[in-house]
Amino acid sequence: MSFETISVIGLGYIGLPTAAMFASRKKKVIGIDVNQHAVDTINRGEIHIVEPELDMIVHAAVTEGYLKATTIPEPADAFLIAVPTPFKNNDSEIPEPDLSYIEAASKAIAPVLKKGDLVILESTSPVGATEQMAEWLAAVRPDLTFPQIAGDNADVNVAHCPERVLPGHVVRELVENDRVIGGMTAKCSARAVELYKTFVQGECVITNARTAEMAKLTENSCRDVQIAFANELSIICDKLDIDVWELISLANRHPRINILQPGPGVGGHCIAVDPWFIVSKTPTQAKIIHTARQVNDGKPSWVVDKVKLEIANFLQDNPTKTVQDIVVACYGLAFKPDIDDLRESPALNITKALSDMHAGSVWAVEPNISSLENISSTVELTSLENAQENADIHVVLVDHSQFKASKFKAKYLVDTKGIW
Ligand code: SAJ
Repeated sequence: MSFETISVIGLGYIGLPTAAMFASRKKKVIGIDVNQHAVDTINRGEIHIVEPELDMIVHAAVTEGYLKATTIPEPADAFLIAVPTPFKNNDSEIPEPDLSYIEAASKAIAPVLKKGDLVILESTSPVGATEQMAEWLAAVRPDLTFPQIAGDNADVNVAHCPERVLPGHVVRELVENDRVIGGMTAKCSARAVELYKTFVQGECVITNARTAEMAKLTENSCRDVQIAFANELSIICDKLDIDVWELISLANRHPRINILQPGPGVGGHCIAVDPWFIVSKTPTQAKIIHTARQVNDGKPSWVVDKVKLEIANFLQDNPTKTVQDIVVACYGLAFKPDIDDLRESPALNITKALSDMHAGSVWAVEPNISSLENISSTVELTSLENAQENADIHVVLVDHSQFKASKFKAKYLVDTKGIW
């Protein structure tokens, strides 16, 4: 049976581009979201997130009638769940994943499921979440059979197919990246491959649901561990008076070495989050993964301490000045270069921490945003030229291309990206 109507639940950074790709292949797509503002925006043919090229694709899909958004689930042949999996709001030392959005989405679609449907969990999830989702579906629909009991004869097929696209390149990577397909049975996998082949040009590689869940967590944990190695090196080199950037470029000339770049910490909603899904499941075994998280999470406060040291040096060299006279300029607020996304950004957290601690002014240079309204009432947004010319202490937090293009030398400089 082919997929005529596809429903995508959760129209955020992954769900909306995925819905738009299916619609661009002339499938009837129903997007479901609890956020009425997002639903209204999409139904006007506009988008509520920032992602290159996506606006045009959504606009075409909506005006041609292939994509519509709504808050209430409707029957479809395939359902893709792409809702967030945040942490539980408790004080435990190891953050625990919160599956309540997946639970709510499963319970919302269960009443409209029918024999022959396919349900795919795309949200990054701890191992076992897909099986749990199938249990939630089965509990609402005792009249249908599910793979955990009926295997390949199930009425409804269930799979985990994690997204792996890089923000800023989502439209291209959705099509070109290989896809891990983790069906709860062989038939579930085969149906999921059939669905993704609607637009995926990369290879759809079949495994089981648990391995697919772990594959996604492994990719991001691997990157986190590698960045932690670079961050640890930067702290060691600072102590030993060695230029870490030169060191890494020398080591990377070895044919089998490829060290990543240090920075102010790890931001975004994936790499700083997903390793905890492994650590919380297997705290005794996941030693390196846990330590990497601590190293990367500790980097922002190390940067703040370095700035404090520069402020002290400045005062020592300029005895007529007081701390209130000192202007600290932070270059970059986004969580990585050349994007406007400030969520979970170490650069933003460092800038806010400096503004809380420093009695003088704190300026921010962020070419990708136009206002700090609702972000900070104490930090002042300024131009690159003004900051370079008039600030006293310079703190590079993001290697935006505008910053890299501008050669600058400063006596009081904390350069977490090694560009100046
Ligand atoms: N970072 C460094 N040094 C580096 C590379 C990155 O400090 O050498 C920092 C960045 O500045 C940023 C953070 O790491 O703060 C994460 O950035 P990123 O570009 O490594 O990754 P994300 O979070 O934008 O996207 C990742 C990708 N995963 C991998 O590359 C393994 C993407 O493919 C995933 O789909 C995405 O997570 C996700 O949604 O899980």
